[in-house]
Amino acid sequence: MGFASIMTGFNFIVTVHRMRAPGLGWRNLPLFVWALYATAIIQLLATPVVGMNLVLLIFERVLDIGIFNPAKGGDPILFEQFFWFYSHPVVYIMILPAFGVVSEILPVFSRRPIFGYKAIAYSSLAIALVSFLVWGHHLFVSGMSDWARYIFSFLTFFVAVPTAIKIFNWLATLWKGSLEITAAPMYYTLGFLFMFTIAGLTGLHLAVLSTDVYLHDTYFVVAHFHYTMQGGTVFALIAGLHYWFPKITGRWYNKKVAFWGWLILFVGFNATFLPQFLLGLEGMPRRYFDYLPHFQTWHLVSTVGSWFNGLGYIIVLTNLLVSAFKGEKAEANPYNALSLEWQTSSPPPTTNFITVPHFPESIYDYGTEGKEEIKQPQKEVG
Ligand SMILES: [Cu+2]
Repeated sequence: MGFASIMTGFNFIVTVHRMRAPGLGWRNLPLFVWALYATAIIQLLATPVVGMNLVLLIFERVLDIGIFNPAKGGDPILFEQFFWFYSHPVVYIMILPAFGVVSEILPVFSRRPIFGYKAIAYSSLAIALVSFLVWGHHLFVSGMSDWARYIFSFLTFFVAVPTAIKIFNWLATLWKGSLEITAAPMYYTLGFLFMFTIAGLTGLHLAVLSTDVYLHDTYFVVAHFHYTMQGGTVFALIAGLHYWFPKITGRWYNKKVAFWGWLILFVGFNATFLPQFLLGLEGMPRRYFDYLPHFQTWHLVSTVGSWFNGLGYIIVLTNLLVSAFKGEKAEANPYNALSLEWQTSSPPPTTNFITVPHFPESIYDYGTEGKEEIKQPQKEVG
């Protein structure tokens, strides 16, 4: 699996460098591709470490060499160090493509050019770079020198900079746009923005050394992680599935069912994980099936919430699955979008395009010709 992941990353990097369509340079590369490019760099550089870790584990078990097992003279913390050197960056392997999806959807449904193209593109690379410098924040209570803890805590804050750059650029894209919030990709994306912001802000409490020592291994961490991975990655993934569904299948999903699925998923997710922040703050440890009676109420809310969370997924996935075969026929470019995939038929032919297409100068120039469309009404002066 490690080799598969490394080879995929390698393949994507070479593809981006060597197989671009005519007219497509680094300056007009789609932001989704920028995000995948940054992801591929992490896959290529971080995955060998976990592969090496597992090879060492095999050596220890098979050849009986003491590496991690203290009974054989090994060090278990070494396993944790190697594991997190890979597993912190891997969180960005999961979230960076989601950032790319959001950057593609927002301009289309705001009818506005993406704000800060370069800032969004380069911040993906910055996140990939910083991701290698912060793994120590998982080991604050594993027996580390104070100086190492200060440095890892300090470096962790740097993750917030490129991430906040993205959030502010997305908000600026929405600003004064003519938002189509009734479209499924858009309300999923807005849900993503809401929940991922909660994920980012609660991440700060875990980066601060003093609060992390208290919150470590509590439900606060569980809630923070799920806001990142489910509220962030999964919501953007479902947004992308709805956005490209007509392109992939040539059919429409049922729009009413899509909305109800979103609502149940959104309410269910927040009901499941918002209480876990409170449980964690009160000291509920993770990975325990039993707990003190005063945790009961929030556990109950969280459990009932998880049923709705699951129900939401069943509705969303059933809708997409059934619609792939029975949905209404979709046009080639139903959103009037400028990016290249919408210029071919839905679904595309096997080779995507009949002839090699020329890539447009910019795929984010929405509303620049029909500016009057989005102009705010003039206020009477005096
Ligand atoms: Cu981490």
